[in-house]
Amino acid sequence: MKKVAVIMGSDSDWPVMKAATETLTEFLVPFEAHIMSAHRTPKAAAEFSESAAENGFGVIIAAAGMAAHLAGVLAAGTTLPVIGVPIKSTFEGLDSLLATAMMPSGIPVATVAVNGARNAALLAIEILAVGDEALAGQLVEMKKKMAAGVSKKDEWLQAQL
Ligand code: RP5
Repeated sequence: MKKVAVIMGSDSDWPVMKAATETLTEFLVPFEAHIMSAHRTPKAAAEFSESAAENGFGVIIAAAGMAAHLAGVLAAGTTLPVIGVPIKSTFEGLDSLLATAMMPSGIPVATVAVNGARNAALLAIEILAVGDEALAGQLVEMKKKMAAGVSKKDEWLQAQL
């Protein structure tokens, strides 16, 4: 199976991004997690994305806050799908959200919600599952469990009325 790269701009992003690595672990999807920055280590970021496909990665998740250019910079150097996670920062994450999502035509970044680390991992898994029936089956099971959880909550609500 191809690996998922979980890249974040700083160690201060880790408390949020832990949810992404935990989700990948839950689904037994191989991953690497690294800290690199579009602004502080631009060469390392460019080299990583340019060699990501040949290094066995299938999807890149990139998380950054503030002027969050990391996902875009990584997307510029690869044809692998890049998922951006805007990290909540100075302006409640609106700065990160816009910097991550508003990419120029030709360089897409699939942007999840502010601090949406679990969804980023699930989207990465969904991308890999297109060519992997067993992985797709795991996602179906997860959705069934989620639906059962909602039904239980509705039963609880009915009991309050
Ligand atoms: C971004 O700047 C990082 O992704 C982080 O969210 C934010 C602040 O970084 P630190 O100053 O905490 O290293 O590049």
